Amino acid sequence: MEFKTLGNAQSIQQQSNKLIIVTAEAEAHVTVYSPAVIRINVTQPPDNADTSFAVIQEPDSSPIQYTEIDDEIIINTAALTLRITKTPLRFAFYTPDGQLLSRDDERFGVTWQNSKVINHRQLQSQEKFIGLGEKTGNLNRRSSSYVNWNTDAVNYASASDPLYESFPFFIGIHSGLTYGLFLDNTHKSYFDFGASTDDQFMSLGADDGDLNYYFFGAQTVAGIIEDYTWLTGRMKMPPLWSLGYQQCRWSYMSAQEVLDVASKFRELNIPADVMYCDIDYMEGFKIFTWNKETFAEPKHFLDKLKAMNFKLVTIVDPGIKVEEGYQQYDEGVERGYFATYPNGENYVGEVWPGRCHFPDFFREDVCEWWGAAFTALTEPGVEGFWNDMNEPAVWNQNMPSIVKFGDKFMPEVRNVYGMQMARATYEGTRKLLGNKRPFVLTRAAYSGTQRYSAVWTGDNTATDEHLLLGARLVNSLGLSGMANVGVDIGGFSGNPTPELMVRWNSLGTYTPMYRNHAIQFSDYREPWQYGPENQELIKKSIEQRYRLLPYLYATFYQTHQTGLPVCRSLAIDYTHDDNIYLEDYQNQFLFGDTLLVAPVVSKVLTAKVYLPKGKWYRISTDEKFEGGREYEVDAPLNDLPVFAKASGVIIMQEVTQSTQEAGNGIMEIHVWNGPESNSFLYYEDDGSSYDYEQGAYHKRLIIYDHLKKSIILSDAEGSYTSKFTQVQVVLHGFEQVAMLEPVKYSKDEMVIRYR
Ligand code: MIG
Repeated sequence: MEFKTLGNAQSIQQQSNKLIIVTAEAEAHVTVYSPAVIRINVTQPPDNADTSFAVIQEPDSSPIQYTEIDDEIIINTAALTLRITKTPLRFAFYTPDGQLLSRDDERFGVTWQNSKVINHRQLQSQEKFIGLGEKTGNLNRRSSSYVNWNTDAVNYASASDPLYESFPFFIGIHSGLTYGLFLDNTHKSYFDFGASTDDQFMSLGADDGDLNYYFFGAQTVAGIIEDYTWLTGRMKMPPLWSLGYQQCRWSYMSAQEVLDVASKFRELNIPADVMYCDIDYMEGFKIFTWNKETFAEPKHFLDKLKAMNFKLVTIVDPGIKVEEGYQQYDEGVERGYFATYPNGENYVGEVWPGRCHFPDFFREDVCEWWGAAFTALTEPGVEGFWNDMNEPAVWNQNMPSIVKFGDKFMPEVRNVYGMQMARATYEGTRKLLGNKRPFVLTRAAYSGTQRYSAVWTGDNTATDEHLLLGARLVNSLGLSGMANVGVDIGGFSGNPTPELMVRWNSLGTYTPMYRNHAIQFSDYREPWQYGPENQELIKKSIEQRYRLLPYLYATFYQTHQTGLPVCRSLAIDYTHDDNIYLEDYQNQFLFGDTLLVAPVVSKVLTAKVYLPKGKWYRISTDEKFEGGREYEVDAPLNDLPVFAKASGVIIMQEVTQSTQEAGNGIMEIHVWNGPESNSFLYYEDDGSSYDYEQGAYHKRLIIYDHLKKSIILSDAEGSYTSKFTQVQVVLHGFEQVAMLEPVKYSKDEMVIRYR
């Protein structure tokens, strides 16, 4: 095995906004993207193409400023100091006032073993690591190691790695400081947070390609996420209907069965917005077809769903069945749209349809062709598109490494295949749906996928352990720029006990995407399958979700604007509080600005929770708690421990059966008594079009002013008229009044006083 080290800086050249440092083995290119974002690309041989699937920003174009003193090159920005040592070439990042954030290990720095490149970095005392997207294990990833290699992780366990998605981005925390690091390399990549190194160093790298990373220097976790999502993009506003309750199953076997389930929701007054068709709606699993017997009249079927205020999401897999006469096969073969072997033959792998070819989503013409084929689904009225098996998965899970996508071999692009399928799906269906927002859901992803799609955490299992793991996965994805996440509520594999189903639904209320899904041949999972009492409890959870939708939608707007996720690991707001990383508390999170959720397993009826500094109220009872300590609280199946922050403001509404119903027009502003003023950014739009990009929204601050004893609604901005006609303030934890009389809702400033 050939071993190389980076060696000494031999020459330094400035090329406009880039500093190029040449060693005997490689070149290091340094560029500044913003004061808090510096890129270092160690490349060997120099890669001039410099393309990225993830990054959507360009570096600052002004000439890079640096000073050379003896053996050092120093780059100062308003937010970071980069000190580069020339012999040997090493990089060290500091705050502007000289506190060390992160640096190369002085001995090993960057090394190569054949094509594999690894960066060894000094571990700091008590350093913690969070993020890395869809990874099992603890919130604090210290002493663990991970591989990024998108995998169909059938039946994954609570320590399995890798899973379906790759987000090679983490945040380091030590000495009251924070930094972030994004390794933008799509090859199989490796992160070792001091797992087996006697605490000497941590490392990151990849099988091949450049040691190409972006360093983030913001001094809050929220600031780092904001910068990372500035660099890699943020989500658009999701269609409002996708935030309602979603009912899925592998599979509802006929249009009639889907309609029956949908009407049962309406009959029982259990709110729901979305039904799914898993793979059995197709003719022989051929993508873009409908089964001629069981889904004989798609338009008719969709019209009936529509009349019940339901939307439909249909699954699509990448594998195109090898079968002459099947349109996608014929066109794809004729035009050379599929992945090939090096001799030009189309690669064949087996999945659901049998022998399949795989579209080359790295080509624009292929993406356009793929996108246009969705007319088979959009014409009858489908608006949601579920991308599965795009790791890409083939039976027996070993696509040969000689498979080529254009001029690239599989190992180089595997981790971005799913992302490109999701992009093609999003862009294609967006064109077909006119001004309507498509909903795209993908299983495989890479950094930046948040621009196109939501994700779910694949094939989890109906166990308590997976309920807790799911909470950590959602939160870790949120730390990594992917905020729109769901887990299969109830657990995909196996059958949940009624208690687990009830408990998991109560958590589903507080996840970005709330979808009930189950494996083939498992027990039916709809809310009415567990007896009348449990049905009532599950219904309560779903109703709570619909009550919270105005708050949730405005929280999604925050994500759209800043990248801050919907479900927020406590590491975002309470970064330097060691307690939140403890095993007992690491699953807790904030849902939006105000609500703290403590996931609880189904087998216990009391729970240990940790409330960070400040004051908190249990939302079900308004009982007050002093933060900064742990509590043992009641956690019966009908009352998941959820706490509101003192001074917190959330917006609720009456329960409707679907997001498409108008509701009673009353905006409820809930406020929990607290010692300081606070505000919430309320946001509303039509929930379905892109008109908000042209100003068709309704946005205002809702301020709790404890000195003036007032709730103030600032002047509303935007041209959209709110659906609310009245506003009612609901006070929690105040001595005097609980619920004020509703008053007329106005877009001009409103001041509502309480005693
Ligand atoms: O080989 O479409 O993760 O949600 O129900 C299994 C059938 C394929 C895997 C997905 C799951 C879906 C299932 N799919």
